[in-house]
This record gives sequence, structure tokens and C-alpha cells, in this order.
Amino acid sequence: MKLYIVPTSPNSRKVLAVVHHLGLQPEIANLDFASGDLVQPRYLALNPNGMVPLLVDGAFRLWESNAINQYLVDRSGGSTLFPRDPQVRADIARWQFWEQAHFNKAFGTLIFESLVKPKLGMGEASAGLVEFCLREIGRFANVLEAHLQGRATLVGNDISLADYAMVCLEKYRDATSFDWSPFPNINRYFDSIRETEAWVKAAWPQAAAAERALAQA
Ligand SMILES: N[C@@H](CCC(=O)N[C@@H](CS)C(=O)NCC(=O)O)C(=O)O
Repeated sequence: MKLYIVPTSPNSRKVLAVVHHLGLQPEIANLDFASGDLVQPRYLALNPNGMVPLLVDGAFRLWESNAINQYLVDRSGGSTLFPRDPQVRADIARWQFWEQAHFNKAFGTLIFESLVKPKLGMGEASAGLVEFCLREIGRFANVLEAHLQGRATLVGNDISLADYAMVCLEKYRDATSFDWSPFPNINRYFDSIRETEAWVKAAWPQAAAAERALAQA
């Protein structure tokens, strides 16, 4: 198997964490946004979205980080990360869909508008979009905060694919104008998941340096 990633990419780290958790050893193709690796015709032929992560397993090509993680668990013979029980599985998938469609969609857009755009000289943040994202994060953070009351993980008692998905942007908590202080359960949860062995291992040193630079910009 070959996994295409960009080390600074949160969705790549989400997959790398699962690779480490499962003890897999795919070949890693380390791409670079700035060099245009993702828009090369050769890469677009593999992933027409021009995005990472991408998994290639023989003739099978799979993009979408959460789909890749489900596949990695099933292909490796199963794991408590994504158990066989249909209701547990649906619950984990529910949180994976929710983070992409709602919570991390709004958080990621806020990060892009307020940090990435100015840093890369892509113009000013859109005030309307920032306001929309702040409202949306607040709306969905209330849902997450209530769910995490008395819980260490999103589903059951074990860490699952849902947790590795939800945590993927947490390092930017202090870098935007969103106020996380009214959400003690979310802060406790992120502080705990970010310390798990696989999540820590998935942070490449060069990713950490680039993230620091972005956060300080
Ligand atoms: N829904 C996709 C999102 C992938 C995504 O947004 N990847 C970013 C890096 S974290 C990317 O490749 N961005 C390049 C671009 O948007 O052109 C997934 O979960 O894999």
C-alpha cells in the first residue's frame, strides 16, 4: 500500500494516526503543496480532487480520509477502532460524517480564512465567512460539549476512528478568534486525545515547525 500525504495536512495526520495505531507500514509518499505536487497531471490521475490523503492499494485508489481509515481497519483484519457491531459502527461513522460536514468544516474554513490566507498572501479574510464560521462552530460545539459530558471518547469506552477524526484541527484552538473557554468538556477531550501515542507519532517534525510558523504568523 502507498499513502500519499502532506505532513502539515490535518486530514493526512488523521490517517497517519490510524496507520500507527494499527502498526501498519504503508509506503509513504510525502507531497508538498508549495511545489505544486498536488496539481501535477500524474497526481490528478490518481486523485482528481488534487487533495491528500490518498491511499493506493494495488489497483484500488481511495481518497477521503475517513473512508481510508475505515478501509485500513477492515483490511488489517479488524480493530476496536471500528468494531463489527452495526450500531457501534454506525455511531462511529456518524461522528466521522459530522466532523467533516459540520464541526471541522466550519473550524477548518475559519483557520483557512484567518490564518492560511493572510500567511500565503491570498488576500484578506472574508469578514462574512469568518462570522458565519464562528456562529457555526458555536452551534456545533454545543452539541459536542453536551455529548462529551462524562465521556473520555466519542463512542463507547475505547478510542475509535471518530476520535482521530474529531481531533484533527485541535492544535489551532488558540490560533483563531473562536473562544473555546465555555467548552470545558471539549477542551478536556482534545487535551486527552492529542496525547495518545498514535496521534503524537503522526506529527511529523517538519509539520510541527510549519504549524508553529502558521500559528505565529
Ligand atoms: N474530505 C477530504 C478533505 C481533504 C483535504 O481537504 N485535504 C487538504 C489537506 S488537509 C488538501 O489536500 N487541500 C488541497 C486543496 O484544497 O487544494 C478528506 O477528508 O480527505
